[in-house]
Amino acid sequence: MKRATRRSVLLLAAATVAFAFGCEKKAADPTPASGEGATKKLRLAFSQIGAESDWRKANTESIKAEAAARGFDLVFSDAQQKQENQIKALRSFIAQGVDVIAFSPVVETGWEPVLKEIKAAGIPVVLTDRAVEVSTDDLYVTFIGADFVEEGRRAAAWLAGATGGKAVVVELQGTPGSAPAIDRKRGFEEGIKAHPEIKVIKSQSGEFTRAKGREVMESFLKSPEGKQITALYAHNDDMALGAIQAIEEAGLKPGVDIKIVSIDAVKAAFEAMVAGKLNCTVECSPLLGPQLCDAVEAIAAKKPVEKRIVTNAAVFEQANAAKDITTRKY
Ligand code: GYE
Repeated sequence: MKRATRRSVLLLAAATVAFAFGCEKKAADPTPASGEGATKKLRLAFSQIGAESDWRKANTESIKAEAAARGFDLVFSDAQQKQENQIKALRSFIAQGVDVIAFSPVVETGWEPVLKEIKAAGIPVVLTDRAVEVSTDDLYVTFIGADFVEEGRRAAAWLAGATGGKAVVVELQGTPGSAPAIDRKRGFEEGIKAHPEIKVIKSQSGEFTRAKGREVMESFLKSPEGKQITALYAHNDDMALGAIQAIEEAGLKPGVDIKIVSIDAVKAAFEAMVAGKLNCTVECSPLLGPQLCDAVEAIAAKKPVEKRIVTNAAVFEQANAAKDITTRKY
């Protein structure tokens, strides 16, 4: 099994669509379609996971706005967190004969058959945000997204520094089977290995939502080990924000009695830091629209595209939150 994230270093060599797909027919046609000088609009189809978090909403906005700015004809579909809906959407994109298909895969596995169908139809695929596990990486042109393992490592490094290497941690994981949940857990585990006095005593999915983050944190706090908890690591800000409510409801001070580090760096996380309730957020930018549209244009023009495009990110702490919040774009 090969995975987009793990093969990135080896696969930086440029690949052209013509090479990857052996197909000429689906690229944007620059010839006039109708009327004088009219050119055919590039048809990009995008299957989004849903609207589970502030990150996801900003991601959708970024893609829609950039596609509109470039004059693409965007076919957008929301899968409401279900892989079966995404697969249906991908099949309908084939039937519509779009120029390029992009999607953010909700989970890592189970994509091979539909990706083969898309390839047989000669339509190039761009993965955005999350990776897939497939037998061969020529089922897609490129994968654009963050390094989730590194995000987990950064969260661990921050926690180790802030606690002097001693903490009783509970973890809120993202959607089960999703690339960010798997990788952020792994990266954090790697990061705390050198700190034997940082212990994760509970780890459960909060499905990347505020409601579930709150519910699971409440059950952590009510468990027999609840009183020992000194830190929370949440795979996204939304779950941390839900957990903050649960911590307050339990009569504790989030950010003080329980140190909190999460991932994404959405605006609401900065507000929570300014209020002293969240300690740190590791950035993961959802603003993938421009990079996605660059890749789509390159594919249409049969120019080379890198197999793995990693997005840049920073780490933000409570101390600078009031200043940083003024420049946040999502
Ligand atoms: O962190 C979370 C979202 O895949 C990186 O999905 C994305 C994650 C993001 O719902 O908030």
